[in-house]
Amino acid sequence: MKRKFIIMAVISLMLVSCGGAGGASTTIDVTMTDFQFQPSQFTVPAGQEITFNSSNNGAVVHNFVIMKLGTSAGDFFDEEDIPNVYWEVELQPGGSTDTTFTAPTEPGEYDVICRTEGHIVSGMTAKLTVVPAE
Ligand SMILES: [Cu+2]
Repeated sequence: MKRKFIIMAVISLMLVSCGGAGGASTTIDVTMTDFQFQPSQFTVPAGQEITFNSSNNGAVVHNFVIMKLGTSAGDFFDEEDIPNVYWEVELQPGGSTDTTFTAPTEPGEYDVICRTEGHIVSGMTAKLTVVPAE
């Protein structure tokens, strides 16, 4: 009886660790519209290769731009923000992409924005949370 309990406890611990660090996923699925990212919260494990699947269902060009930790493009993305870009991808209207990138190695909250003019103020922002890899 006691042994059975221990086995169950071990199994549930294994299930918890397989679930990843707080729902972190190595896949990002995002739809871009005029002017939103859906969803707008992503959690990935640090330093891992992330599969990035996205489609642009809007009528204009959109971008998924991850800013470096501790940086923000503010209300408008301009020249001075370019060195602060960690990774980005651009999608034409109706376009889609299936690509990969390496998650930042430093855990934290990263700003995600669309750098097309006027889209940040239109609400095209998201959050990328990087958690320590298991
Ligand atoms: Cu946009």
